[in-house]
Formats: sequence, structure tokens, C-alpha cells
Amino acid sequence: MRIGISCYSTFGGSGVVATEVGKALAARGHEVHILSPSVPPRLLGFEDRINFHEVRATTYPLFEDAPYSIALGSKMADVAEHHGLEIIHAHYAIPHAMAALLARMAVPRLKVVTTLHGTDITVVGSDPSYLPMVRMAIRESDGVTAVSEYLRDETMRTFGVDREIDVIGNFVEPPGQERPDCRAWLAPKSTAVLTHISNFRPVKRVMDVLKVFERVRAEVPVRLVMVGDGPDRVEAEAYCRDRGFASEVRFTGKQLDIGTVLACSDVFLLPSATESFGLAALEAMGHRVPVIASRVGGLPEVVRHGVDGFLEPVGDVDAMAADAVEILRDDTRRRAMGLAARERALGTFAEGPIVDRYEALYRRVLGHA
Ligand code: GMT
Repeated sequence: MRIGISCYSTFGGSGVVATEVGKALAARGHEVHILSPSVPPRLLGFEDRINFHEVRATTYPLFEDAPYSIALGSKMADVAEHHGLEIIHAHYAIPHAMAALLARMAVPRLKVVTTLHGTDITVVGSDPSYLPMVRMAIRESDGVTAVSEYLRDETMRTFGVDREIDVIGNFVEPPGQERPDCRAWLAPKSTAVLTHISNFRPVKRVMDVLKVFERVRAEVPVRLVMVGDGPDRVEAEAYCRDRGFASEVRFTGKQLDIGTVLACSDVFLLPSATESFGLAALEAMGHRVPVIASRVGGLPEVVRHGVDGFLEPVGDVDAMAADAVEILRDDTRRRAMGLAARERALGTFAEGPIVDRYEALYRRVLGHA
């Protein structure tokens, strides 16, 4: 098949899922064209059958903002026309799904598959300024997927749509390559490592991560690694300085190779206000790291409470800290949880079977099934 994939070029989340799906499809012999405002970080190497198209919205003095959605729709139509695309797979509804529908009007043989990831439904998508168009995109796409049952149900409830939505979760590959042992870079000997990875947006509740750490450090020797960047980083760093533990918290900024950090972590923290799936939690689990997260959204579909981590109410930093102390004080328990987590991540959420499901969906919408 000849498939176009439209996504944001993020270090995590939908950008990673879209790029890894594209790479896996290319490895299976399909021709893949990725369309994004800049090269997605996971696409930096040269790979066979995978092509990148940069989307740029030309500006003009009359425009208040450059119309990116139209530039994207134009690019999709152009690539579809000249490379014979059969499908556009839009990752994150806004604006990728609407742009794909515009491209389908220009190139009527195109089929549109939309994957809903999270805030495109739960936060921005339900804002009145976008809701009617998101609803239309969900109704008019030839195939729609959501990354968890929670997100599928939430989509039907919020948009009042009654159509088939396939639930296809995020996925991970087995952490194959040898990695440098970075434990000594992160913490002194016999000191545990807590890790958080996110885009530091309000929905991630990074201040809760610090409050959990503050409580844990009163009980056991521990360091905190904060990977990523975003609007709440400045406040988070200031908090660490004000509370006098800045030297115990390492803010790494955005990292492409999160595997190296995860391989040296003892517990992963994800206290989000909402999370449709929680790819970062799954990646931690794939590296045998137990997860402590909020019992919210799709996270209970990923993390089993008491088996591969713990789930607590949003904002309950005392309970999350108590869980972390419990894991860190019992090495046997921590290892057992880590093993269970890895088994679940690489079993239920293995790349191969998940990409099979996307492939099957493409064939279905093309009428090949
Ligand atoms: O929705 C977002 O905040 C961003 C989005 C993304 O584009 O990275 O993240 C969502 O998609 C991920 C990949 O499917 C999920 O693992 C995340 O849980 C989800 N984020 C939220 O729901 C907050």
C-alpha cells in the first residue's frame, strides 16, 4: 500500500506512535510518506520506502495567522496525486483529520483513517471553537481509531457520534540495544532513581511529581530525573531551588534516547490529570520500571494496580509517595513488579500485533479485506 501519515513532530506521544507505525509499515514493504511541520525526531535516520514531506504555511500580510490546515491539506493532495497515495492516516484530529478530508475532496480515491490520541478529544477537541469540526472529522473519516477504550467511550459521549471506532493501543519494541550504565551519572551509590518524562504541560501535573519526590526523599535516599520540556518547567525548577533540593533533581530537557534513562530508573511517576493511554508509562514498563500513576483515563488499561505499579487518585501525592517508598524499600517486590510490567508491555502492547491491526484497518477501508 502507499500510505501518507500526518502528525506533529513531537518527542513523545502521537508523534512517536505515528513515526513508529510508519517505520514498521515501511519495513513490511509498504511505501510511506510522512507529512509534518518538521522532521519527527524518531525519523532522523535514512530508511528504505519512507519519505518525509515538510509542511510550511506561506504567510501573507492579510492573514492574521498562516493557515496551516490548508497548507497541510494542499500538501496531502499534492503527495497523494504524485505518489499515488491510497490512504492518509491522520494522527491527532486537530487539524490533521480535517486537512485529510480536504485532501480527499481534491483526490476522491483517497481514504482517510484518523487516530484519536487524547487532548484532541478530552481538552482542545471539546472546546466549542473546535468541537463541530472534530465531530465532522470523526463522522466523515473512513476509519477511526482511539488509543484506549476510555478514549473511544469519551469520544462517543462528547461528540454524540455513533460509529465504529477501533481501539488500537500504543505499543513498544523490546529494548534491544546495549546502553551505557548511566546510574552513576544520576545518583550516588545505593540511592534510588525516580523518573518522570513528559511535555511539562499542565495536564501532566509536574508539581505533583516534585511533591511526591519531596515526601519520598524524607524516607529513603533518592534522586529525581525530569526528562522533557514545556510550559511548566520553569516553575518546577524554581520549586526545587526554593525548597532546597535542586541538587537532587536533574532536569535533562528533551531526550531522544529515553531508554538509557529508563534502564537506570527504579520507579516511574505519571501523576497526570488525564491520560488517554500514557505512552511514557508503557515505555517505562518495557524497561522493567514499575509505574506510579493517576487512576484516570486509559491508564488503568495499561498499568495494573499492585501488579506492575500503583494507581492513585489524581493529586493524591501522599498515597503516591507511600507507594514509592514501599517499592523502594523492598527490592524483591520492585524487581517482581518490574518483570510483570515488562511482560505486560511486551506482550499486550507489542509492536507487531498492533501494526497488524492498523494494516488490517487500511485493507478494510480500501475494500481489500
Ligand atoms: O493529547 C496530548 O496531550 C498529546 C498527545 C500527543 O500528541 O502526544 O498525547 C496523547 O497521545 C499519546 C499517544 O497516543 C498518549 O499515550 C497520551 O496518553 C495522550 N495524552 C493525553 O491524553 C494527555
